[in-house]
Amino acid sequence: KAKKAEGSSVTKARTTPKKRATSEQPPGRPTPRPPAAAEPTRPREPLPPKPDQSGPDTVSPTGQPTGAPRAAVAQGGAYLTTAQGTRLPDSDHSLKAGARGPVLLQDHHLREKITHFDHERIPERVVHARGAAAHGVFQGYGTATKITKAAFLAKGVETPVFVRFSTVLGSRGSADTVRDTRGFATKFYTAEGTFDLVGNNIPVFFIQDAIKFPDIIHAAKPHPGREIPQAQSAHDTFWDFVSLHTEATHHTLWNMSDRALPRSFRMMEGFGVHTFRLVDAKGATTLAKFHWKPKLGVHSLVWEEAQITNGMDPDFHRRDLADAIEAGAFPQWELGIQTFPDTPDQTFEGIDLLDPTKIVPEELAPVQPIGLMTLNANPVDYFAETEQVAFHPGHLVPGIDVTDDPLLAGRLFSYLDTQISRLGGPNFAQIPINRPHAPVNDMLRDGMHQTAVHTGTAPYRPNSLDGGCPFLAGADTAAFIEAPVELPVAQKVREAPASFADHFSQPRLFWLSMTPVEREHIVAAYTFELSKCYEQVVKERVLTVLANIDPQLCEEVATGLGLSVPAPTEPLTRPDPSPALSQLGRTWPVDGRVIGIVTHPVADLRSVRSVRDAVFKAGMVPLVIAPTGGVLGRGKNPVTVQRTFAAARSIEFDALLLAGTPETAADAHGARDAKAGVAESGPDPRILLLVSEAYRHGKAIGGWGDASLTLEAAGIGAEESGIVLGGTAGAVLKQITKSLAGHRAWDRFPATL
Ligand code: HDE
Repeated sequence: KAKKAEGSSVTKARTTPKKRATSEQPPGRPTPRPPAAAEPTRPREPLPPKPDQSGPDTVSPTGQPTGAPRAAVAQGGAYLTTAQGTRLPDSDHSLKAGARGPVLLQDHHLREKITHFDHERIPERVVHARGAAAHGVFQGYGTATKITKAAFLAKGVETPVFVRFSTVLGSRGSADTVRDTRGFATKFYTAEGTFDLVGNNIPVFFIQDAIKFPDIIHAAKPHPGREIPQAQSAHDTFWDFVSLHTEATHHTLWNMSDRALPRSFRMMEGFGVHTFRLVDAKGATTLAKFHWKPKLGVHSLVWEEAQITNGMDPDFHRRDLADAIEAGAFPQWELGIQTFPDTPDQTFEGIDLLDPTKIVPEELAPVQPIGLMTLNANPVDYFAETEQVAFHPGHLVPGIDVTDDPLLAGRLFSYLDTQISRLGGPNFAQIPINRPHAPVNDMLRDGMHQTAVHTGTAPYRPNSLDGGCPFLAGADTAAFIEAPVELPVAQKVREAPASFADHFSQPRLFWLSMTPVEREHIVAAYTFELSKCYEQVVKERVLTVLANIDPQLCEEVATGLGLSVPAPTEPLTRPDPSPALSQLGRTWPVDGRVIGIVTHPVADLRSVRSVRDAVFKAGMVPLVIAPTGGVLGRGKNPVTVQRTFAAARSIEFDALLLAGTPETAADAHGARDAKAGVAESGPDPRILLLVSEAYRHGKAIGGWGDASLTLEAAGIGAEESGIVLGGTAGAVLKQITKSLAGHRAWDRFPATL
């Protein structure tokens, strides 16, 4: 048997390294037999693809090349077969007793096909059901190795990753651009085992204790009777809960800010939220908070834009991510950490690091970059990958450990439990997307959907039948080594520490750190949401909460609701603002931004062509908009139309360019009526709508030649910020690009049109 095992390539590849075997042998134990012969069970390996069914296995669970060709078609073989591989002669007709007779139950193919279809859906995630994902790679900078032994953070180490972005409240088919927190969950397939960083785009959470999670989610989800509203917080039960449970104030304020309306998943920050404990090679510990910083900056939609998008393109974020990756515009984030000494009280500058409703301002603890993530491949099978991926904050590697944040503790229980019900049993780690890239020898056996064929007789420890194998790792390579943290000797209590009672100082810090336009958006968001509530008492209670954040915020929302302004019930604190919390005031790369170029058959097509090329060259995406589809112009360089007037809506474009008409062309066509863009009867109403929405949403608008007539008709002044008229198309684009680097023409808010 031993001889056979030695010859097997699987066993060879998995042979336990010599060093490990000797260094980790517990003292006093007999020397084990050589590992090659002693391996009790074959470590889990992916099963070979089924013949003629080269599905996910050919593309690798993590998008890495497996050597097998990427499947271009759904079919894995020439012949249609049953699930048992039997070739089929007909898949279009049920077996019947005569052409007009009854269908026969003996039709195995019918029953197999329909039964499989009946079970195609699995339970959607109870939260974060709506998501989109991508494969990528993470490269460590080596800057964290002083404080953590996590091998994937060492300089230059490349680790495959899979990232799933999500909304929280909506069901699987809900729209992308709702006002909500976004999930930002990353699976690092490290050589030391899988590490999941299961974070959000908001650095704090609604609750401080996991036991409140069902309460906040029941309050935020649709009302149980009619199951409405879908994917919204604008309803009584949500505001009822968050106004009573004031530890939710900070997260709720972030939700009412522009952060809850990302322009793109590619333009969102990510936060690990909890404080983690990093452990170095010598066992020394440091507390840390994880941050993802997007290379493209942090940008948001405006509320009206988000609402229109929900109807026009409910897949807006999903499409944006997939298109960018397909086009080679790979989104990137730097992973960073804020670090804090691991002191017994686990506070930093008076901030309780175990309280997930608190941030540590970046001005007090700068975010230090430790690696770069690049998303470079789209999933090929949404269900197999994005739907079946299973994250868990307890998936940790050596060098990264959890703290006693009570919210995190509950999560450590919840995620494993939910995967069992969602993925149908305890073997979900065998699903391709969830398979670790490190060798697995877990001695777990059986269970629903067991796909491994284990060998050996001793999947237990201690054993003598398998020579005492498998071995246990020493402190140098093992995870789950508890740092020797002193625990207070205490009675069992159901209570929170006194520091958790501060619910308003940090919301106030956030409010004071916002620019005027960001505050304006927050006021509008609260006013909108509370206007959707029916219960007067709920609105009034929310106003009392707002009074404890800031009098201006409270007053403006109260005015909008037509209610009186309550007095604060808590003293107002005076925190120093944290400029890092604001999304404004900096400039960012414009890569991947979408520029709509509005044109018409008699426009100056030469300038359209050249500006389109220039947009491309600048790394942005030009989309030509014309009255009808097809190709404009003749000759060497025709212009292909990507959007018709009927289908173009402002939400798709970060900026607009309006092509002018050369005088000669206008003359040649007799009159301005010939131009579909601007006729004597006025501009096409669809273009007028496009332009005025773009204006209201603070987007840059440029034009040359007689394009000014369209702006004039829309009531937009040429002198306004972000409006660029005249000159050549190239010069206009230059100015527009500059404006786009700041994301929007912020001083156009509040929009008057
Ligand atoms: Fe989650 N959360 N959560 N959560 N969460 C889930 O796990 C839960 C919390 C987060 O793309 C569920 O597989 C509890 C904080 C993300 O697949 C579930 C508590 C943060 C995702 C669950 C929290 C998150 C989830 C649902 C309070 C940010 C989507 C399906 C104690 C740090 C991951 C699933 C994906 C998903 C439970 C709080 C982030 C039910 C009990 C705080 C990004 O297990």
